[in-house]
Amino acid sequence: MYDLPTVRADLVLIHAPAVFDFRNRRDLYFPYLCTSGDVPITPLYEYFPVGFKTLQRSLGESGFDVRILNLSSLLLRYPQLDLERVLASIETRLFGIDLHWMIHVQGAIAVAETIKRVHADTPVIFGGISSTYYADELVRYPWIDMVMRGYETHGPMRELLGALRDGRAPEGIANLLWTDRDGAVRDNGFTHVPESYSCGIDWASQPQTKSGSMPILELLSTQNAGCAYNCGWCGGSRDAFRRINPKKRPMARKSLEEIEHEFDTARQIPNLDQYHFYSVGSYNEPKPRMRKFLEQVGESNLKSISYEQYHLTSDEILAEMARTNKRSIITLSPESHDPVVAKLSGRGVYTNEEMEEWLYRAFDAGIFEVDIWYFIGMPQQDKASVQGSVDYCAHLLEKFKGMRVSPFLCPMIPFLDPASTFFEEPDKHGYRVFCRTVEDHRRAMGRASLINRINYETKWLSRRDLVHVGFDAVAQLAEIKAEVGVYPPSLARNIRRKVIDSLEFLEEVHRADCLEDEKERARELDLLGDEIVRRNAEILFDGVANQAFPIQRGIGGRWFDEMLWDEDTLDRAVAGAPEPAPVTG
Ligand code: B12
Repeated sequence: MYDLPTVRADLVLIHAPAVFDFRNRRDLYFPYLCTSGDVPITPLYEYFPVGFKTLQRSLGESGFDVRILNLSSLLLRYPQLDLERVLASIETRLFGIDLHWMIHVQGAIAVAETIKRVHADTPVIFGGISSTYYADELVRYPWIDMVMRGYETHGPMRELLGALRDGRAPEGIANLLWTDRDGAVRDNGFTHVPESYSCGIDWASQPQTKSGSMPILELLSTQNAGCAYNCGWCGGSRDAFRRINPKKRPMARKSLEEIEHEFDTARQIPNLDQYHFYSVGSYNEPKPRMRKFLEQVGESNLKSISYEQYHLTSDEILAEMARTNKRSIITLSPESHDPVVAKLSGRGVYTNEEMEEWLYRAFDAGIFEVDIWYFIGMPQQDKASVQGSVDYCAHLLEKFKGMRVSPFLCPMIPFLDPASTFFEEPDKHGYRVFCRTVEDHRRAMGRASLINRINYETKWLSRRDLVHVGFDAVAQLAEIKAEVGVYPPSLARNIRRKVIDSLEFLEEVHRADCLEDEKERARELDLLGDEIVRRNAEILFDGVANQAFPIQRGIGGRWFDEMLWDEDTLDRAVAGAPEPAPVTG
């Protein structure tokens, strides 16, 4: 095998696959739809935090060389690569790993452990939302030297890289929790909690790919950290933000100049007119800032843009959205058709009737599409209530036929967000939480059965229901979409077939995974091993699809598919590489 050329940097930021080592793993089954299908990812969860891009820019401007390695994407595209050899080709002062989304807990810790095998003396730092929440526990793992807490880490990271360059101990650097030479945990305090989110993304260069068919060309940005709203299931809600960060005001905004920088750099992308822009969290933007944002949209030749909205968008903003891009898409998340469930989910600020009237206004104003998301796993939501949401979706599709109203259903799996109100006070809201600590979650993510990976259930839906009822609801909705002519019938049939098939097989895996006796469990799982490997290969390596675009698309070229080396170099490296050995446990 050809060795990869050495990459030298001050900081290498690594995005770990949710589960490591997923390749040829015989004891872990990834059923179809196990990511819920809201965004185009595999069960490795390839998005890295956009903060990687801002850290790269801001630290780069201070003279530090920061590189990004999306290990999820790299190992999906090049499963023959040996991680230790990949890591041996990197020389850096510091490895940074995101544990932003809790879903990455098993993979992030396993990658840290592997780094330490290859580079025993290079420090490893964790950061992101979940790292901040669980910093005290994380820093006690022998492979994690430091945790950088906070929603805004540019300044402290600059100081840390400076200290490492000068050979100083990281004394006094805000937000840092670290282990000193004697193995004692040192807490520098969590005091850097600024009002503004200091840095915008540099979009000018995008990962290039030869992977071919239907590349996913998308930019994604959020104009703020934190949230103005307080949905009980959400680990980024107002109260969750306050639990995680020592800050009363649960919001930090990017300045308008930084947002402008994002658009300026995006405009340098030569084929920007083929890119979709996903504006997450635009519901948190007050009107004057939203207007400025829309001005920028108007000056950019984006193919399309979607806005998440909490309330029904005002007529004035609807008109601006439509004027500034002719394919403006609005995403609403009423979470349930049932007003009681919707309210308990933190929504319910408009009725179904109000939404339907508004839909006419939105299309009259020139909005291109409205996506409407319903959640599964909410308080007081039982099977009948989920069915009610499916039926309401059917009603919407019938009533707004030909008008690009797209309802979706999303089972909330595998995790209820740590730090969310329902996670913190489960009994009060009808929830039961199976995992509390990092270690509980890490073990859960290593379970063969998706049902055993789920960290919660509700009084109304068990873990098994969340999967079965949830997947069936998605399949039903696909069938309804076929009936009204939104999907080709073959697509809906295919979704139903995959759901039935993966649920049947999941039951076999689940039975084996629930065996008390460890040896017996291992033996039974091993009997299913070949079939698990075959099925997982389809889910992992055949490209990505999501509910909004349920057709497999190639991996590579998404803004987060940064693989550290170019594809020609990687192709040469894997030529003649041996097949990876089967892995268990
Ligand atoms: C935008 C967003 C997304 C975007 C992705 C944005 C992105 N790539 O960054 C999309 C829509 C794709 C998304 C997807 C998902 N999301 Co989301 N998302 C959010 C949202 C609205 C904002 C988060 C955010 O980016 N804030 C900005 C700041 C805080 O982060 P940042 O700039 O990226 O990073 C800074 C710091 O965090 C830190 N940092 C981060 N990583 C690291 C690493 C190191 C080493 C260091 C030093 C620092 C550091 O430094 C950065 C610079 O200052 C929050 C809700 C909220 N209000 O917070 C949910 C939220 C983060 N998402 C959540 C979840 C569950 C998901 C999904 C798992 C859902 C799903 N089943 O599909 C997926 C995971 C996708 C994946 N990994 O592939 C949960 C996470 C809860 C938890 N603790 O696990 C949240 C809190 C709420 C929610 N339920 O939506 N999400």
